[in-house]
Amino acid sequence: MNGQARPTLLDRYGSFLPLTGATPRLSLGEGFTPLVHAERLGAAWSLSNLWLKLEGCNPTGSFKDRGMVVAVARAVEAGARSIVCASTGNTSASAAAYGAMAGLEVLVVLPRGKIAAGKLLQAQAAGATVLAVDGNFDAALRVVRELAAQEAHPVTLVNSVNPHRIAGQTTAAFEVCDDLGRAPDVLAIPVGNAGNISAYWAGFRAYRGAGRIDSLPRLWGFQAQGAAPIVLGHPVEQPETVATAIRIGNPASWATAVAARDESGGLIEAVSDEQILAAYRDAARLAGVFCEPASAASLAGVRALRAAGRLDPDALVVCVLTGHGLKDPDTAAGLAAPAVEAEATVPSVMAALGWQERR
Ligand code: AN7
Repeated sequence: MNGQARPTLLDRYGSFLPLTGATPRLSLGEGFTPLVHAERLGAAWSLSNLWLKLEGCNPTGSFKDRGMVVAVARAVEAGARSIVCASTGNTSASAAAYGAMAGLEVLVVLPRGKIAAGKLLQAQAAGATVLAVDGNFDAALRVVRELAAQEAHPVTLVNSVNPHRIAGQTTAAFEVCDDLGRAPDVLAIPVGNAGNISAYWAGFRAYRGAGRIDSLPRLWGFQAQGAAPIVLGHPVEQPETVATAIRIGNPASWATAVAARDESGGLIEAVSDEQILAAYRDAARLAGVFCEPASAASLAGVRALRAAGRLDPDALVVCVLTGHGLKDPDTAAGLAAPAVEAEATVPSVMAALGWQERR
């Protein structure tokens, strides 16, 4: 099993995690992700203290690895041979990788045709069995819950309804506080199945309980307008959004997300696909950060609330960018300027650029 020369996430935050002496200390190098001050992006949006938590820097390119390492370690400890999840893509990529490391059978149930290309390839490359179903994430989650409850073929469910997933994801809140030396004023985050917002809130509360921080942030969650059940107050039968990661109509962690919102004095609001794609572009072009569309929901929401005068320009704001832009090359291609064609000569390149030769 993999260990690492440097301290791992489980080493660093083990005292806050549900580990026993018998839990294997797995690692693919998850966590320890950058928190960067986005000065140009912040200036463009009139925010002086805008920070980005780059969760795309995790080993499989999303925040899911923080929870998956704990869930898989505990599954191995319990003697599991097989794990299963439903996914909009990132959970399956992470389960496939950690399952491969641990030598487990990995089954992933995915909504057919609605998974970003890179995520599907990650699961396939790691040797997971991919089941594509005609139905959305919510239907797939119903299937895997029942699959994990049957007894003919024992299989451990590693969706975020597995509490070890949420426990592992609390470590991102710890890192934010450790890097800033305090809690932020606002923590903005995309909301899909609503596990991550629940995990951050649990993490901030645990850290304050341990005396590591004095204050708690307001949690601002953002759903895509076509997949905004928490904002609407009822499930959405046919969720639709360009941000396929959060194309979820009936979030499993609905109640804990609402509690996080209310206890923190925060909010959960919707952003349109247009707002998401504009923020996605701005993050790449003004901050140098290529995130996936769902991740940009946090940025889009902060931008909209700042523009509406609902956010102080000097507030310490952390936007969680949950996944890497390379996972979804098709969305990126749709916004890309075409390459400029030229011969492999300096005059040709200069002509293609419209540069004049100096006489
Ligand atoms: C990039 O992979 O639900 O609110 O099955 O991939 O904790 O669900 C992914 C969710 C945000 C939403 N950003 O987090 C899955 C899955 C990205 C994501 C979310 C997801 P939750």
